[in-house]
Amino acid sequence: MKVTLRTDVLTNNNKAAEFNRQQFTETKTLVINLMSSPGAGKTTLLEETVKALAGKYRVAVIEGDLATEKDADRIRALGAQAVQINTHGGCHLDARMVAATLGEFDLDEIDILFIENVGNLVCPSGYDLGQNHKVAVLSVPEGNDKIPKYPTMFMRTELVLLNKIDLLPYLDFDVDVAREDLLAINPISGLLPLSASTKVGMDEWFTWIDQAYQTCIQS
Ligand SMILES: Nc1nc2c(ncn2[C@@H]2O[C@H](COP(=O)(O)OP(=O)(O)O)[C@@H](O)[C@H]2O)c(=O)[nH]1
Ligand SMILES: [Mg+2]
Repeated sequence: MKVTLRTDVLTNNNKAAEFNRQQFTETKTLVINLMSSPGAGKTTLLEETVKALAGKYRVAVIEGDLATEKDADRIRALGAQAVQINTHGGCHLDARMVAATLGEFDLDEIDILFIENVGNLVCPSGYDLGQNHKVAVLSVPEGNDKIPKYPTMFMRTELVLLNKIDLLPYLDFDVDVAREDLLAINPISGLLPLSASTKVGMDEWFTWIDQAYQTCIQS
C-alpha cells in the first residue's frame, strides 16, 4: 500500500514536471535546479551569479525554504525577480509547487530561471521539477565523506560546485578525493571548485551557464 502511494505521488510529480518543462521549452527558458545541504552557499552563489549575469541575461529565481522570505529578499535586493515557496515542513520542492509559481513569471521575458531547492542532501534529488539541469553544491566544511554517503544526490547531477575553497587551508578536505568519489558514482558530472566569497572559480561557472544557455535556445 505504501509503495502504491509513493508511485502515485511520483507519477503526479512527473506530470507536473512535464507541464513545467513544456512551459520552459516553449519560452526557451534555461532552468537550473540548485541543491545542497543547508548552508553550503546556494544563495550566496546565486547572489554573485545574479550580479555577474546582469545586463547579459534576464535572470529570475524561485527560492525554496520551509519558512520565511529571507532568501527571496536577498535576491530581490539585487533587483532580480524572486518568488519564495515555503514548504511548511516539507524537505524538498516538488514540480507542483513550481508549477503553482509560474503564473507569477513572464517566462517570455526571462532567459534563466534558477530554482534554489530546500537545503537537504536527500529529498530534493528524487523530484524532477522540469529543469534542464540539476546542479549540486557541496562545500568544503561539510567534509569529504558526503559524496559517498549521499549517492542519490550526486549520481543525478550534471555539475557539482565545490564551494568555499577559500577554507581549504584551514580544513581537512581533499579536492582530488572528492573528484574520484564523484567519478565512481557519476562519470558524467563535472566538479568545479570555487568560492562564492572570493570569486575564485566563478568565471568557469559562468562559462558553464553560457554553454547551457546556448544549448537551451538551440534545442
Ligand atoms: N568562507 C566562505 N563562506 C561562504 C561561501 N559561500 C557562502 N558562504 C557563507 O556560508 C553561509 C551560508 O550561505 P548561504 O548562501 O546562505 O547558504 P545556503 O543555505 O546554501 O543558501 C553564509 O554565512 C555565507 O556567507 C564561500 O565561498 N566561502
Ligand atoms: Mg539559501
